[in-house]
Amino acid sequence: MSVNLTVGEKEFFPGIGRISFEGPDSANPLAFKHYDENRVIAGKSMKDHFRFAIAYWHSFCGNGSDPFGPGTVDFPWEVPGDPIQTAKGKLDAAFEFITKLGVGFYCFHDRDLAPEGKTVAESEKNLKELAALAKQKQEASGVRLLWGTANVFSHRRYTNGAATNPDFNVLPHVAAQVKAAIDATIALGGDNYVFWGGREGYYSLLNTNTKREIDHLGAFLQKARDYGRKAGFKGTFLIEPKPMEPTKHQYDFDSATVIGFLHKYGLEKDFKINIENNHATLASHTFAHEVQIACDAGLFGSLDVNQGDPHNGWDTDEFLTNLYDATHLMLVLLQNGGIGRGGMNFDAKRRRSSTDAEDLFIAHISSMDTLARGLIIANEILEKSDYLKMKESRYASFDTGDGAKFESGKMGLEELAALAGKLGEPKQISGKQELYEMIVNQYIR
Ligand code: XLS
Ligand code: NI
Ligand code: NI
Repeated sequence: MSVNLTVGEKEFFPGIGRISFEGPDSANPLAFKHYDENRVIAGKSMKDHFRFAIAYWHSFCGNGSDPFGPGTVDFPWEVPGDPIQTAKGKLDAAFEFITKLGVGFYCFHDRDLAPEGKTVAESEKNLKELAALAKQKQEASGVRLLWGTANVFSHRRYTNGAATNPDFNVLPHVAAQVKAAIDATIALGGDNYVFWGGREGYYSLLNTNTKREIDHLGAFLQKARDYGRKAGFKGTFLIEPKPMEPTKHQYDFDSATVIGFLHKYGLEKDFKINIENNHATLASHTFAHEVQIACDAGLFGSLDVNQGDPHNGWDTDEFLTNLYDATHLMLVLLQNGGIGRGGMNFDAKRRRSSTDAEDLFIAHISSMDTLARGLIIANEILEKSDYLKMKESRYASFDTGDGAKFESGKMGLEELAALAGKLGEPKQISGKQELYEMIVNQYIR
């Protein structure tokens, strides 16, 4: 990737150059300690293991406002009263940031990239204009689009749902936004297109017909897929599960729920799953669990890497710094073929009190280093320890004889039951969980 440090007219992050790898002993907060993009682990460069992507919304739209107070940072690209100029400056800033950090991908919602207009047509025109500029930036920098999506959850018209709204008159607006966002994703060569159903759920069963709503969601996604394929989208559609927030009961609860949904509505060939760590936490799962379940179904798509706070029951979207989560995640990914055409999108924001421009760099660097360490550790566990052998041997009784016969579906319940008397009481076998935990800790060094 060529690095153009002053992509636009103006430099928005002055004093910060291309972030480089300085090794584990470096004390420089603006350097990588573990993420060495060209280092090859398990046959692949770190860059290709992760396919890191910058989340446009948190990094360039979120100014730190929360329900208790306004923003805490002023964006230098903000032109008061001129949303298009602001969007153009934001694009310059985003590409300056992405290239300085040395990340290969980014992700956006339609409304992050371009402002909503007064009419549907004006909104579409804005998005087209900004997407054309983004294309130039991509070509100049080599940065690519991991995924695009439509924000069909912020506007008040979506309060009661987007594709699941009980009022049909809302659906055409969802379609207009999704169609335009798919078009922009195609124009920008995006590898994926995401659906996160923030308003696709409900608060009270008293006023909700869940069957009709979920059927509408299935039908809408079929039509979106059909349009995308017709328009030339060759990438993967992704559903991002989340169990709650903003609605109380979200329909795309977790990986398992989405797997069932995709099969029910015949979407499993075109869709996969985009898994977010903080959403896993809210669903009372671990990140690794969600990824494993999606992999098992052949439906693992991509990742939103962030972390929640186990003491808070909402999506705090923190940068991932938990080395255990990173290690467990990388253990699952390495055993299941890796990130594929997905990537690791930082769906994370700086804390409201982190107000220096460099904090945005530090947050990403810290997370990239955490994941790089997770990768190194997980790879060592797999290559040097007995971990894999131990795990496989737990299932060895299914590899031959009656176990293999059962696994291949050739043993009926009667035959299986008859074996109980013949085999007698099975010998007690330890699950050895503490030993597995010990091995993981042994390699965290
Ligand atoms: C919100 C979601 C959202 C999606 C994209 O919780 O994580 O940011 O990733 O719409
Ligand atoms: Ni997300
Ligand atoms: Ni989220």
